Amino acid sequence: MLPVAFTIGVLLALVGGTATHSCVAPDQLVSELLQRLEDSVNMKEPPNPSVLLAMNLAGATDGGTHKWLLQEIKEEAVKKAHKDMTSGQVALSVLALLSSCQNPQHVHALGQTVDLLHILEKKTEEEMASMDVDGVPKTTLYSLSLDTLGLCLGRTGHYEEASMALAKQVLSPSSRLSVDTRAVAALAMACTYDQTDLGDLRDLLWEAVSVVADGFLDEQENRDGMMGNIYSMGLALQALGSTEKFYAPREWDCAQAFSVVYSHDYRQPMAIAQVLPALVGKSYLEAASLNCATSSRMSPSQQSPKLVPTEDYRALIQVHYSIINKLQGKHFNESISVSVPEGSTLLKVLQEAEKEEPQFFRFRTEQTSWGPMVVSIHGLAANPEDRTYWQFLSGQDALQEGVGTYKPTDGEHIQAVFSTY
Ligand code: B12
Ligand SMILES: *[C@@H]1O[C@H](CO)[C@@H](O)[C@H](O)[C@H]1NC(C)=O
Repeated sequence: MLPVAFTIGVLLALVGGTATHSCVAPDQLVSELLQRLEDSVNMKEPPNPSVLLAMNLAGATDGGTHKWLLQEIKEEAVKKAHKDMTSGQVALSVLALLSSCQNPQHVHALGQTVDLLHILEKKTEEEMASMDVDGVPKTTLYSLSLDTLGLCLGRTGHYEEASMALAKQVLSPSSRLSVDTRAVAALAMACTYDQTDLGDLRDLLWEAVSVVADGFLDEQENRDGMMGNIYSMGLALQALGSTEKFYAPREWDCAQAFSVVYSHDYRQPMAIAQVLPALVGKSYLEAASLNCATSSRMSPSQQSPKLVPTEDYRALIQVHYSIINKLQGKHFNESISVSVPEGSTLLKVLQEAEKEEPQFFRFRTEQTSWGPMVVSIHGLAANPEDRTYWQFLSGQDALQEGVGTYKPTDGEHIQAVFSTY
């Protein structure tokens, strides 16, 4: 084992500079991504616990941004955790606090104290109750996976039951879970596997985690390193990097998977926050076992040159845009063609359509951790209670990005279809 690792390390050092381990990204890339994360932290938007979690896992705990973000997350928890956060949002806050060596049972800010783990227990019970009655959680299996991981790392609540439910979902042939969801479920189940004394549960979890990991390895082999899409890779890498024992003696060609990630220029803070832990050889599983006394990495300095966008002439492109509802209430199918400058985001197309024909193309967005999400078009609103949403397609293919980042090309046909998940 050792000689092999040594050889790869030497090889990498020769070609790639500072990397000493085959599954750790070059320092320069890590610093760049950390810098982007820091730059994303601002006072206008709600604090993002995934960003703090990623900074902590990458060992970048010095500096004002980190301190400020931690304080904001505590304040947000005190103000909103009870009523205005979903279970998954509470879970991410728990992970962020644990990774900052803060006790989530005593979150103190603004003169108040809340027990965030207790709130997470309650919200997870609601998710599980809905699982029992409807067969689906109140929100999503992705969130229930985060909840389970948060409870397991916090060593409280019914994470064993929740893990059992996740395992059954993973093993059920009829449930087609996304790579993203399976990855977080695997992290949660691996945590419970190491915590529980229940022999039968351990067997079940062993099988479920192995199935997820083997499935990822197969997919990577068949798709030249890709698992899910480029934005699933961070979580998939985290899962594979922390579940070796579940797929041994099979080995993971991490270099192949990492090279897929290297070929993409991640810009969105959420995308970076999910991929960065994997790039430094860590996963969310390690959120509660960090040594907060030492910062292993210098916080990036604020000196990267800011690109000033030049307002030069840009050619206009034409984009066809349709909104379709065949699901609920009065059905509709309306189309329009709009002209926008080349390089515009899809959001610009929607705004142009709204400007030209507001009676049809009126829409609303909500700010989320991934950017603006379209929550209503033509007066028809997405509703988590009936699991409806506005899905975006280019031709027949679902978009892999939202309206805030996706840039349509000339002549492209974008459809917004009212759908269920
Ligand atoms: C569950 C989920 C959904 C659910 C959310 C339903 C719900 N009530 O929970 C539904 C099915 C609605 C959904 C829709 C879409 N999603 Co989605 N979704 C996820 C998933 C698996 C988990 C998100 C989550 O629950 N996080 C945990 C909670 C606690 O955090 P949160 O911040 O509160 O989560 C909210 C946001 O994530 C938001 N959201 C979910 N997806 C998206 C996508 C975009 C672009 C935006 C702005 C917001 C957003 O909904 C969540 C619940 O309110 C992630 C996977 C991932 N790797 O993160 C993909 C993910 C975020 N989604 C993605 C995409 C592409 C979409 C769609 C654009 C797909 C499409 N072609 O239409 C649409 C959004 C279109 C629109 N209307 O603007 C991508 C985003 C990639 C990117 N670079 O932007 C991801 C990363 C999946 C992937 N690997 O491709 N999604
Ligand atoms: C919407 O209408 C157009 C014609 O205006 C048609 O070509 C298309 O198939 C319709 N789409 C759906 C989903 O009904």
